[in-house]
Amino acid sequence: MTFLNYLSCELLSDAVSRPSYDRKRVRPGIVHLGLGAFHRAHQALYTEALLARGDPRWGIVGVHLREPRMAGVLARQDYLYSVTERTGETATTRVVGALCGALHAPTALPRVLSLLAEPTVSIISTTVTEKGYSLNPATGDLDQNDPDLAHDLEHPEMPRSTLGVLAAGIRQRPATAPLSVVCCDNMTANGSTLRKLLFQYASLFDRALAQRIHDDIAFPDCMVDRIVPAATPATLAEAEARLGVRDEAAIVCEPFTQWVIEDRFSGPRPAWEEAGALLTRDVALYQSMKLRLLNGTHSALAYLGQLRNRATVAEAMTDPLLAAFVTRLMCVDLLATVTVPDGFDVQAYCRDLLQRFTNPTLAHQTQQIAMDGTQKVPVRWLPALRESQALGLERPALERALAAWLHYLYCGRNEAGTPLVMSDPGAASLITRLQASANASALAQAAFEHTSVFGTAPWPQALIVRIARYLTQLREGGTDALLASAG
Ligand code: CS2
Repeated sequence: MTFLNYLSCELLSDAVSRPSYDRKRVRPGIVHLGLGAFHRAHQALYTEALLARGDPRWGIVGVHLREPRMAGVLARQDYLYSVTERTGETATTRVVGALCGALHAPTALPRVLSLLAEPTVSIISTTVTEKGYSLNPATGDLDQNDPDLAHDLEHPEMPRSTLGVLAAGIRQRPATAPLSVVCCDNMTANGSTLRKLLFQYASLFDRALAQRIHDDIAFPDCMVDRIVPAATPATLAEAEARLGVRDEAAIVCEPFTQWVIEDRFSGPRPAWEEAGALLTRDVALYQSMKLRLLNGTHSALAYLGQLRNRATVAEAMTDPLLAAFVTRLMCVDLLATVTVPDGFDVQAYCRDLLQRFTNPTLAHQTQQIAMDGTQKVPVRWLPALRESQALGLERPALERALAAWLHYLYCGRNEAGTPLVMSDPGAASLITRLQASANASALAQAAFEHTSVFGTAPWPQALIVRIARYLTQLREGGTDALLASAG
């Protein structure tokens, strides 16, 4: 089998585009922590466009904080990989050259830290998932109980956590080298949040470092958007058929991509606006609109899809009851809580989102989206719910979606009785609480008292009573009854 690499690039069919620039001239200007499929199909492509325009300063060195395999795969492929954008029968494939290195932090820590300290690296970016920031989602503060963080506080020079690696790298940087840290995870005020967490972490062992993080480093907020399902044997085979060579790092994703970045950098930055990103002063409205309408609806499709045995988002969207429910959730309940940026056509945005969810060629697993609900729900649903409660407004679909999540956690099985594969390290204590509840009322009460997800401010009793009613409905008539009752 021939693998994708510098030499085999010559064998690719003409239909596949490949780096048109001289990769040997490219220098690392960005270090990215969390080199998953999303980064490779999103920020790396914006950066690839700049390299193709002749600016060699912005090569990316990717760092895996845990998983060891992909750094090896990419090294064997000379850091080349392919991205296939696909809807229906239409697909385009390109080979991307923006990566100029891939490191596995646990086995190459000194190299990672010295790169983070390199003055020519003026951007450090991150996609480490919501749970990768040692964040307490309910308070927005540092979670000192996070085991990796606790380790790093004992051994700040041998870090394992995202914050630990960032802080140790910055500590080695010359004070005169400007730096911007760009958080690209789906969190509210992601840049500002990372800034606060890193400051809180550094304050626990090095005041001067904390001060520097606070005063000298920029943490722009940004909104990222592209649906990038995890690779499967089928997507790797599809890429191989299109390339004519084997690419173990191949990505198949949707054509849509969006990046709105707060224009608040320190030092040089890539001209990502020339590659289609929107650089603006105010990202907050875009961010909450996307987190609520897209991600909020995604999470409902994930939990209800899992309960109803719908493996992918597209399959969930072919379920009439579920599709009608999530349409209502997005276009009525969640939309009512969103402030739309000036001049933005939000109706068209919602229509497009529903269309994107139905893309049948993306095998976007509901199980993948269902992961880490204890981190995602406090960002995607609870702020909208909290604001609505403060106004005395019921949100029938949003409240039912929340009940469905609790039911999913409580049951751990789909409606056909098959055990569900769940991945949410933060959920264990919540599940224990839910399962210890004698009835639906006790369960709803226990959930809202779980402050690490629901926060410490009390929730209205009337809401808790309604959630208990939906939980009873779910127990007696399943998701059919719950969804049908949403009107
Ligand atoms: C998804 C997101 O897995 C998830 O939680 O909701 O990854 C979603 O696909 C992206 O945010 C789309 O931009």
